[in-house]
Amino acid sequence: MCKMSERSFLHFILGLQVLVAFLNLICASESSDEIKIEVLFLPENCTQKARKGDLLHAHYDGFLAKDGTQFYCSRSAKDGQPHWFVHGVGEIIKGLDMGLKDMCPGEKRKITVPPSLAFGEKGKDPVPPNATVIFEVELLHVRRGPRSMEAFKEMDRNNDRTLTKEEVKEHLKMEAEKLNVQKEESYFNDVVTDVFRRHDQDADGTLSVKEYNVYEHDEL
Ligand SMILES: [Ca+2]
Ligand SMILES: [Ca+2]
Repeated sequence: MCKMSERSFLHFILGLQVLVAFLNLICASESSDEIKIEVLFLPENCTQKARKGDLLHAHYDGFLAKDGTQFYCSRSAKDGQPHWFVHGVGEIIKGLDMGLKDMCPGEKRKITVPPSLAFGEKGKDPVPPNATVIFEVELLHVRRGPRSMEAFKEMDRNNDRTLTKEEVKEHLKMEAEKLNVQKEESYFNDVVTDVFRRHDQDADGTLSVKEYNVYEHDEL
């Protein structure tokens, strides 16, 4: 009798240990998938917070968390110009994109990104495998992105409530011109192809309001 209860107690303890190990595993994998955001500077007036689909203009530096080695600096890379990119659509690495949510023009953030949301198990030269990275970002401008309802109406030149590839491309070219960004024709073709691949759900070669208006589901 006593032996039996000892045994079941042992089973109970073992079960508990397994459970604890399991919970630790879950917690560990959850916490390793989280980014950390530190606001280094917040301007007094926030004119327009970054939302999914907005066009952001930013400078950023990338560092390895383990020893602080800098692996990227937009101020010294290529022409030293800040980058333009669409927020929340996978144009930049996922953890960085997540870390820019609701950021204000003029704001500075330090965003710590685990490998799973950065360069992964393999890394990407010069970032080694499984590296946690830190980005220091200065957001300069937030513009209404090419994927808002207003932009849809602007793009839909013949007002038929659908967008053709040509309409989208013309709009992108106009935006680039306004922002003084020089791009090759192939760049616009690539962007348009990408936009249609992501949004043309019924694959009819045009985008409906519903297919294009990403603000209706505004999560990352
Ligand atoms: Ca149209
Ligand atoms: Ca369609």
